[in-house]
Amino acid sequence: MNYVKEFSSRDIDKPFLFSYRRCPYAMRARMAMLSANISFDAYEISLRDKPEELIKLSPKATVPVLLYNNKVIDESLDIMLWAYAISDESNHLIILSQHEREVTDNLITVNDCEFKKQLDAYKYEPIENILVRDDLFKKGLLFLESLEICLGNHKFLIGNRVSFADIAIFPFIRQFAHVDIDRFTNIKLIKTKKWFELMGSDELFLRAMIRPEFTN
Ligand SMILES: N[C@@H](CCC(=O)N[C@@H](CS)C(=O)NCC(=O)O)C(=O)O
Repeated sequence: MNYVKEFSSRDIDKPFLFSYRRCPYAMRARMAMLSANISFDAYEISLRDKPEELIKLSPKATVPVLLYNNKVIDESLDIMLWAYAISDESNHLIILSQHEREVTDNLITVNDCEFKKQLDAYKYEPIENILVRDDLFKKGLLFLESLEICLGNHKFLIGNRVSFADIAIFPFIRQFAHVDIDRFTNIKLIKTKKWFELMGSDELFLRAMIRPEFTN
């Protein structure tokens, strides 16, 4: 992954990603592309001043957006699927059994629909509304409880290696944790906390979080 300063300075032979470092959707796309060993250029957008090229390619103007060979993919999960489809090295999806695939799909659906809403509500609730925040935290915890069950006796959500589900979900759990890291540290979900630490210290995540040398 190489950050470029301008859209025009990208290498047109390489996949190009409009990204935003702290966006969990963009994080999952970068992690998938890195774990699939895809060499790509990335451009850090400003959400407040989106580049015209992004809006032209994808009028809904969310990140991440991938551009490659005149093809535009503007949904993070589709970018992940694309990355694993062209990679021989990290076919995380292909190694899943039917059951594992169902578990993966179900977790991601709950994450992207219900949990994301709860996360935003919790994140944006003013800090002085202690009781409301407590309640929103507890609602979000329900999803983490389902992760705890899923982790069972393995290190990652689906078995003992990082898979599609871990990459798709971890960035959102990270955001949830960082709203109030002390509160998160005190939860009783031991396996989920261990998984959180493993994912957060994994080289894949650290590489995906490298800062662009310049900001826009
Ligand atoms: N469903 C999209 C959601 C992407 C998304 O909502 N990204 C946020 C940033 S985290 C965004 O670009 N929001 C547009 C804005 O804030 O103007 C995906 O999975 O790629």
